[in-house]
Amino acid sequence: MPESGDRPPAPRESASPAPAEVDQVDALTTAALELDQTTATTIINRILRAHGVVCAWTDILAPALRRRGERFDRTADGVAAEHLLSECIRTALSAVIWRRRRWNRCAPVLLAAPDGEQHVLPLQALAAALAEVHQPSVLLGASLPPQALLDAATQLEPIVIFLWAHTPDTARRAELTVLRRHPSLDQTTLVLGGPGWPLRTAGQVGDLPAALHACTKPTLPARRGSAPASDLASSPALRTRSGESRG
Ligand code: B12
Repeated sequence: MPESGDRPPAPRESASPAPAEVDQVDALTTAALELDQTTATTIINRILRAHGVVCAWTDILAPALRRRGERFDRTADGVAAEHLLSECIRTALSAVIWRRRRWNRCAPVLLAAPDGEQHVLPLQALAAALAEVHQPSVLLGASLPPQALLDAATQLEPIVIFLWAHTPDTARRAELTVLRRHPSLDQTTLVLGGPGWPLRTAGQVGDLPAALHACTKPTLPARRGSAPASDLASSPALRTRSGESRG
């Protein structure tokens, strides 16, 4: 794909990864283990250019991260390799955001991770995928205190707030309630991503394509998995699995 092209390659249905993709996951994880930042970055940039953000993330970058995570789980080693891989992916996705941004005139999508949440690569992937379709976004990154999230939301009046929580500890119901009750956010859709949110929570999306859809078509009835902020915080699903409210 030409670097300055307007359209990313069309996302394709993701089945089991093709051999070429498995090779790229292998090459990337090997470069990370060898702490070879130049090779890892070169591979990631090439993959992003060739496949676009959605396919690159889904088929190669996320599997490579999962593989690093599994290894960390099993052996508690390779922490430096995990950091290196994360950093290379973060840098490459940021470059896509700045290269591809040509914002249209609609309100932005606000992307954030709640207080204590350091896992933000999926937010970065979503911001890059939004840039590819020229949807403006504001990426506030890791560990945003609740008051700062509210201040930013009321200042920007975003079309969507997307919150990523990787663990139940950072997925707090109280923050959703505050957003829901704020009068200037009644036109804002709240979309939730990450395994921290209880299963089947209203407004939850399970992967990058669904998140991209929910953030770019938030007002269409056909949207799946997203709900107005007012529906979300009152959802009984927003309780811990043991039945206690969070917050
Ligand atoms: C990279 C990474 C880090 C980096 C994050 C860097 C960054 N800038 O984001 C750093 C090094 C900072 C880090 C820190 C920690 N980490 Co960490 N980390 C990871 C790793 C390898 C990838 C995270 C990620 O981006 N996942 C996203 C994708 C790649 O994961 P996935 O499983 O495919 O995602 C699923 C869904 O989330 C969804 N999905 C995937 N992509 C997208 C995108 C969108 C938009 C949507 C909506 C959905 C979606 O589809 C998948 C299928 O369900 C994971 C391993 C893993 N499997 O996730 C561990 C992992 C999440 N970390 C873990 C841990 C324990 C930690 C630390 C506590 C380690 C420590 N002792 O310090 C800290 C916690 C910091 C904090 N307070 O938040 C555990 C979490 C276990 C748990 N459930 O509690 C994991 C699972 C590793 C493990 N196997 O133990 N981590």
